[in-house]
Amino acid sequence: MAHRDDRAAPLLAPAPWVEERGAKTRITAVRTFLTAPHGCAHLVVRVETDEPGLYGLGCASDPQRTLAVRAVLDEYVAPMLVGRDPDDIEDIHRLLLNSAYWRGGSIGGNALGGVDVALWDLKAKRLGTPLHSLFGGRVRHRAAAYTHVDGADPAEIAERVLAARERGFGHVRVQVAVPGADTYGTASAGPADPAAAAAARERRVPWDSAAYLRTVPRALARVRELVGDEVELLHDVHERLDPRQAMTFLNRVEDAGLFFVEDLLAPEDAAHFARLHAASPVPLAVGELFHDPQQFVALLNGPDIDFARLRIPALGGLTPARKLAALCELRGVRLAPHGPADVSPVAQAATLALTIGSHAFGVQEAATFRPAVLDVFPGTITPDGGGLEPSGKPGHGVDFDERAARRHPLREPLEHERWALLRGTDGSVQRP
Ligand code: GCO
Ligand code: MG
Repeated sequence: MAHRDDRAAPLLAPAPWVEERGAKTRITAVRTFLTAPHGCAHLVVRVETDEPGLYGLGCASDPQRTLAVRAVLDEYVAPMLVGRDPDDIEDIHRLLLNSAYWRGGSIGGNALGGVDVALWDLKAKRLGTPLHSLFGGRVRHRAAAYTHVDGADPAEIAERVLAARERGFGHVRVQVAVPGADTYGTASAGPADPAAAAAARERRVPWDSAAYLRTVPRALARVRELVGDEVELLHDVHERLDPRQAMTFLNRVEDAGLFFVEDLLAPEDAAHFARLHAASPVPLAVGELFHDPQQFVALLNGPDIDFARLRIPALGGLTPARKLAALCELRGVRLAPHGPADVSPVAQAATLALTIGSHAFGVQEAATFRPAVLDVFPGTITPDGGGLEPSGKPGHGVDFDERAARRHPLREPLEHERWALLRGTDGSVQRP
């Protein structure tokens, strides 16, 4: 959807130096496109310029508030950017952040992130260079990627881990279904696929932390016995334990030799990471829910975590992400960027432009998208042999086919509801 052209001329003048010296290139439009070739909302931002054929693409995908993010972009951000020099990424980032005054939150963060990635893509395309080259080039052949498996029975899970290993993955996230309890990332939690999830909308299965603590550490240890030490295992607690339960979980899961435990606590309990991190050798990963870079800074000072799970669109884009990557390197924390299928291939490639060239790298979450996604996003990078490799094309290398996108309209813009369905055994609403 184009931004509204019926507005008065923006109050905000272009930057002073552009007023004085002019600009080689000007932004002529910022357009948003909502599409769902994978079933979940992908919100694409295209920043267009007065140079024929020169545009940048970003990703502002926020499955739970996608229509709000689109409104921020169309109503507030787009009119402010028309006429600006797309080269001034830092200036634009700061003025957009300040124009919201109350800072961004996840909605503002995703809107800002969509524009920011598009501007970096545009800059690199204009220079005819891959985005990672702009950031200092590569430091590794490929970025190790992890894939997801889940199941109820350790033997069944182990089989799936070994199958992922066969496909070349050295890192596999393992989620364990707990009979009678809703556990994130497993069939009992309502399938990840939004269409199937809609059918599971009335899921009545409660979250049961006691059952989770009894079952999951033991199952993870058994999976480790069955698969051996040649493959890294990860697990996502998905913010469902309180600090006391988290300590119990870490004690019980120590023998599974996990690469990391993700979202052991909710962001609201982040103050407890210091104590838990000091008390246990189990590596901790957190951050997909952080939309303010300062939330990471607080944990990097200790450091109280081992891996930073940056979700680049929500954080406000590559501009803040690059600063955090540098801080992670200086603080001995490694990047493990977030990237399931509900971030688009544009965001996955933009994230890779950062991880392929950062010495502070651990592993990148990678989606294997449905074939329809590859039609909508030509240049989509698919994990190969357990890793991601940049295409070498100018920019982040992923394009966007508007016509193909229209064939996959978003059927369920209100996907957020299922994230509010989870209740505990006492009936209280639980973190999803
Ligand atoms: C992960 C995440 C996701 C989130 C999803 C929310 O580690 O991949 O936890 O699965 O639940 O991105 O929309
Ligand atoms: Mg997660």
